[in-house]
Amino acid sequence: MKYIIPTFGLLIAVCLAGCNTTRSTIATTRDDRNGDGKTDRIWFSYLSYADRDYGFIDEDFDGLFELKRTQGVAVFEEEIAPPLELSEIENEHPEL
Ligand SMILES: [Ca+2]
Repeated sequence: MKYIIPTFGLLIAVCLAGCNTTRSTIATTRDDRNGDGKTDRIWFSYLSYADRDYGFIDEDFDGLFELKRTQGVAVFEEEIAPPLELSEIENEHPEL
């Protein structure tokens, strides 16, 4: 019985360490799908959480990102209005 509380505390500490979602756990992928040298898809992957991956897509290659896609157990897409410039996305993600 005297080991239950320390064991429970250790379990919580391990869970909190595993649940760490600091910026260092985010992998960023930039794609140039049409080969014009400009990023038209940027993807953020949380290394331990597949259900939190999301990205922004410039569907018509005009330099504005008008679609946000979230991918996990299902794929969700939402239109961004007004569309975002890449610099606006980068400002929201200072780790880039
Ligand atoms: Ca491009």
